Amino acid sequence: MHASVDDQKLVSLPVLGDDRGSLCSIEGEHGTSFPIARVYYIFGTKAGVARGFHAHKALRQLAVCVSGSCTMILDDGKSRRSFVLDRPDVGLIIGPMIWREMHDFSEDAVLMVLADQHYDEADYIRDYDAFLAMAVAND
Ligand code: T46
Repeated sequence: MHASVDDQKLVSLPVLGDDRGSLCSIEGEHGTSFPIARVYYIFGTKAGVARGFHAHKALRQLAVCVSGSCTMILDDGKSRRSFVLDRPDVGLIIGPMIWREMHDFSEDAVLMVLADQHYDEADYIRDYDAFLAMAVAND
């Protein structure tokens, strides 16, 4: 089945606030819709630098910009959607076979990503034409 950018969605993360400030808790399964096997975060991205430019064959992820902001562009091979991530209480769920690019990192941006699998370079599709061929084959 062809993955669609329309199925990639922003989710509100419950904020547990009190008079000291705020706390967000994300649990695997019901918080992410998948078990969490890995957490990584991207910070110190230099001005004007874009990241990503790949898709994953199977990986599911939840991306949260816990500080600052960045723009995530998602592409299913047919259409593209752009999401501004600028809140620590909103995450973007990204499923398999979606090309992603991250742009416009603010100086203070920290993009935290929860993933359902350990790091595996074999799961990456880093060539856009190869991604398009696989997306068409899945149609
Ligand atoms: C994604 C976007 C949102 C590891 O060794 N372990 C890891 O868990 C990760 C994520 C990366 N790496 C190594 C692989 C590269 O040598 O760290 C280096 C930088 O990774 P990459 O160029 O893939 O980073 P981004 O920012 O282009 O993409 C990352 C994730 O890799 C990717 O899964 O969806 O963030």
